[in-house]
Amino acid sequence: MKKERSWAEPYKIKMVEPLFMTTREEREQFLKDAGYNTFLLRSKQVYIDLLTDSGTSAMSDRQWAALMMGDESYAGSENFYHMEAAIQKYYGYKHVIPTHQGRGAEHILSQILIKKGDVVPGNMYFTTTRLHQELAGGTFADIIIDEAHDPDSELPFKGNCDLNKLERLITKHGAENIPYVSIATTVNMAGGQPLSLANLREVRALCDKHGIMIVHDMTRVAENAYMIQRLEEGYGHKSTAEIVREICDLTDAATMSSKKDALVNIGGFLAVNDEKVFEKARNMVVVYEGLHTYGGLAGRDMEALAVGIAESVDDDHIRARVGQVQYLGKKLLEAGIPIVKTIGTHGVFLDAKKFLPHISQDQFPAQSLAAAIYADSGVRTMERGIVSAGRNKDTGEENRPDLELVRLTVSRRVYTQAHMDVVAESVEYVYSERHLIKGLKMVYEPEYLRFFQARFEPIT
Ligand code: PLI
Repeated sequence: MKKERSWAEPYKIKMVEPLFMTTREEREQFLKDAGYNTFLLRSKQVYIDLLTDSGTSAMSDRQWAALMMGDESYAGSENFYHMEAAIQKYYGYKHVIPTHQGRGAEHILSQILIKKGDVVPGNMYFTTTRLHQELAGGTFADIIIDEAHDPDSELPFKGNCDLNKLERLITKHGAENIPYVSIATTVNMAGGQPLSLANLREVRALCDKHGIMIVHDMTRVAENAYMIQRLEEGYGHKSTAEIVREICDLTDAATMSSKKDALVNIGGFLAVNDEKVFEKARNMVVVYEGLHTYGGLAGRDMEALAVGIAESVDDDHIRARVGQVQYLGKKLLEAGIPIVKTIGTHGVFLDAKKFLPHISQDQFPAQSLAAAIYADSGVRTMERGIVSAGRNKDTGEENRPDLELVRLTVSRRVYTQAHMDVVAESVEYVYSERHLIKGLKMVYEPEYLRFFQARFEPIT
């Protein structure tokens, strides 16, 4: 039988952007100036940027051409209708509200659906999503399977929901106090883990029984669909586009950060099927984002998104995108580096607890490790552990997640296999010198989403 060929980029490069090399001495100074927070580095101080996959994709020549078709009318821009048609065609939702990015959609939807005292179950928290739920008076409740909190579990669908956890919440709080179940594809904080269609169907059935809506955080839905195609029984012959549509059809509304899957540098939307929710959202968007036919976006941004959505569900694109992430993950696994298994779809996540067993969680091991990798090579990664988890909204105590991770996030269509090799070399070197890494103390803590702006100092 013919062996499956290696993944390769289904495109060639026609424009390049220089990268900047710095010395270790310079980087140590930059880190100090940035309070040991990689979010506070300037991009020119970074060599290979694995901070995030958000808004960092390389657009295609088709998307750049689409930018030139920007119809910058205040109201009724043609580009809005193209974007709306793409969302309806590929995702199937009826009504579309454009927003400047994902959290704009989360804000509007949370304010409309959540009342004080409500509980919002979800397959693991995401930082901005949970904050908007809390600001609207709700409390997030984790219903992801236990294995998602275990970096060593090798289940294929670690983004799945535990139906018993959901059922218990419904019994305890009553369906009337659960405005919706929040389902993310894929689950970012678990390490980019997909959920299966079989599981989503079970969630749908339980929600239908109790009259509860499902809101889909579809930020990385094409990546999730690709994993279903690869790993879920009965889906090997279906296209990514078909699977994406099947996922969306099982849900009632969606918030989207188009800055990830959909291959644009800025943008998002809220999509809903319910007329009443749509009317409220259309009313709110003009207060917080912009008119309902642009929602904080330029016409050209919406046109690029219409093209990006179609490209994002292309099977060759998604195979290469996830293939590159898996390439990096396998390389690190082979070198014996502790990473989250199963390898996710948008990045490789280092297990900082195992990497730095001599640093307690109070001394921010993942934050320290991200700083150490930057100092070694100029590769910028980010913390996804106790700093990102923030504080309990009622008690003010620090949340202590089981997962204390450093995310090596791979931007779409940006870096080459050789860049991934250099990243792996740096992580391997830092691992060999791990005993030299010291913990940090937090010296400045902002009130909201502290990981973005917190500052640290080394513990001497
Ligand atoms: O960054 P926004 O506001 O466009 O989107 C917020 C958002 C919502 N859901 C999920 C699953 C995300 O990953 C997400 C943003 N993620 C960022 C910025 C990241 O670095 O992962």
